[in-house]
Amino acid sequence: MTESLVHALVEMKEAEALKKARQFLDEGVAPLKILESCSRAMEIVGQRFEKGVYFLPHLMMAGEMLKQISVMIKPLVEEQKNESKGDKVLIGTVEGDIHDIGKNIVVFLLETNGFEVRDIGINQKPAKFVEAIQNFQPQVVGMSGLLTLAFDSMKKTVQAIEEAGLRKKVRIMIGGGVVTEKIKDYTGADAYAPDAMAGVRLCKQWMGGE
Ligand code: B12
Repeated sequence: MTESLVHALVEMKEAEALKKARQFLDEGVAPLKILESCSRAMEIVGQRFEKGVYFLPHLMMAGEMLKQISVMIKPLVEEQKNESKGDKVLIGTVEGDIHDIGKNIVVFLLETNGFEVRDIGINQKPAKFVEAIQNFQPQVVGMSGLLTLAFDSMKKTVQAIEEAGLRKKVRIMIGGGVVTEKIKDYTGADAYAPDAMAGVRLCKQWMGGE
């Protein structure tokens, strides 16, 4: 049903994509379903970029469209937000990487599920994660990264957390694009989540909610 949204996004038809997203939301389609369609569209855009059919401006346009759809969805998520029980998650995109659409979806879903989230943004150095852990005292730290080079940044961040004596105080989950179990092992994180909902489930397990 949301295929027309996927199509409009993939074909870079901005006005149509935004209109469709608005229409589906008004008709009562779940925000999560819209976000899934966006992810599917991004997958295809990424493939076209790899094949040399699309170029950087297309990635930028795709990012822009998704940002605008996220803005549309945000108030609906705010409405559905569950009361926080004091379970805290710190999240950010690691150094060298500025992709944040997926991370923002994770933030949305965590907040809807009653977690208190501090999002430190994109391109964050290991020291920034450490500082934020000290200030915010989360039970879980989430790191996002879509570039291959992000894996080294994740590893360095885990090491920095360890060196600061904080490793035993937090569980670390990673995610984004092609992150796998193997990459989880490489970085020293506790777990990886293939999608945002899996990240929420992990947090629930870790904090005793499930
Ligand atoms: C949009 C986009 C951009 C936009 C980003 C806009 C933004 N604000 O994020 C812009 C134009 C900035 C961009 C730039 C670049 N990009 Co880009 N980009 C993409 C694209 C098309 C979509 C990414 C996306 O948003 N996907 C949708 C979201 C929803 O998916 P997701 O992030 O994976 O998130 C989901 C899960 O993974 C999970 N998740 C995500 N994070 C986390 C974290 C935790 C803790 C958990 C639990 C879960 C979780 O939850 C989400 C929802 O379920 C991808 C292609 C692709 N297939 O992904 C390329 C892609 C990631 N980009 C790529 C490249 C090469 C670049 C550039 C280097 C291009 C260039 N030559 O400059 C730059 C790098 C800039 C930088 N330093 O980071 C490559 C990466 C290749 C690689 N292996 O390194 C890709 C794969 C394209 C390709 N096929 O070649 N890009």
